[in-house]
Amino acid sequence: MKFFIKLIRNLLGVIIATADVLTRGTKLKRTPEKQQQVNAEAKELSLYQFFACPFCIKTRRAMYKLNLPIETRSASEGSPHRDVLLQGGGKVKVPCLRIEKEGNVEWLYESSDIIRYLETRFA
Ligand SMILES: N[C@@H](CCC(=O)N[C@@H](CS)C(=O)NCC(=O)O)C(=O)O
Repeated sequence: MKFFIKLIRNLLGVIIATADVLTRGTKLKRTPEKQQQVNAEAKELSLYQFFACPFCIKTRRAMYKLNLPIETRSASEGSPHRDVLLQGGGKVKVPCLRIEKEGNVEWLYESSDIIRYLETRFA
């Protein structure tokens, strides 16, 4: 039963992920200089996620629209990033944004908080 629920959940996730890619629309346009600066700042960020998680899809969609080349790291079972997330953030819950600033690392959970953070910083 648990396996069946997981299968349905993943299947739905793949459908949502496909619909997301097909309906994403356009990316935010910046001057080349500004985009270069944003790209440099985005290097300090990484998103721990599952491919088919709806909250992760929502967050990736916001990243796409804001034109942010943030590295995504799979926190699925068996991935080394999962342990890093657990050690650093304290729990395996996705999405989680790893923010590195001046040598300090912050772990931001909750899709709505992550999106708000990205919009405030980059919109
Ligand atoms: N309210 C959270 C919900 C996040 C959530 O429930 N994520 C699930 C995956 S869809 C999770 O990480 N579950 C832990 C696990 O599957 O190990 C958000 O909006 O980010």
